[in-house]
Amino acid sequence: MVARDPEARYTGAIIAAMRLFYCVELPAEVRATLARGIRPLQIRIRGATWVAEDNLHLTLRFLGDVGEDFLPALRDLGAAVAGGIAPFDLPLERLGAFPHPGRARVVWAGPTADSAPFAILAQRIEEDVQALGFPPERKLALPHVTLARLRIPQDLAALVEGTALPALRARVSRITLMCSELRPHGPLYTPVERWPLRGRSRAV
Ligand code: 3AM
Repeated sequence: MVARDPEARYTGAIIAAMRLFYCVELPAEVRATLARGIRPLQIRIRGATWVAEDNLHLTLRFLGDVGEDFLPALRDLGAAVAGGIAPFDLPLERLGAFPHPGRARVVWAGPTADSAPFAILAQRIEEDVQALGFPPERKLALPHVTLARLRIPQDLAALVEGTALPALRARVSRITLMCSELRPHGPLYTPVERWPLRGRSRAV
């Protein structure tokens, strides 16, 4: 027999968790140009999982599974951060690989030079999510659009260094709290909320 707590009551309340991250969504034309630009690589790289064109984005901060009761705080955080940063341009002209092209696990597109506004945006989000109790992110938030993932690392140095991407410039004018549902054929991303960047001058 199961011992029963006479005070216990089934309330039906379930605190559901959502897999969340803050990101910069890319305009459709930037995603389409990137998708076209990587076709030669898709032919030459074997064993990679390519990110669907619709899903191409720049991650600012991955949060992981978060209880829905946290959403109000995460909404406030997004609004507060976006309110203090002005829109900026981010060039995406460089092809790169993590951890490095000679042992590639992730192939990405990103800017050639550091982007101070992107770094400040990511840093403000990092500080604020830590203030909410999230553990610090150990990896530096480098601006990049993940194009492909490789389960087995490959030496792609020649390919990555020898492939030119079409010159692209993404206008970063808002940030998004995104929900990611893991599905067998790839993640399904659904925006939870978007905030326009409303700061007055450049965030530098
Ligand atoms: O846009 P990228 O590919 O850099 O790799 C995941 C993706 O980043 C990352 O969060 C973004 C949206 O899924 N991600 C997934 N799991 C993660 C984890 N456990 C993670 N980042 C850090 N830790």
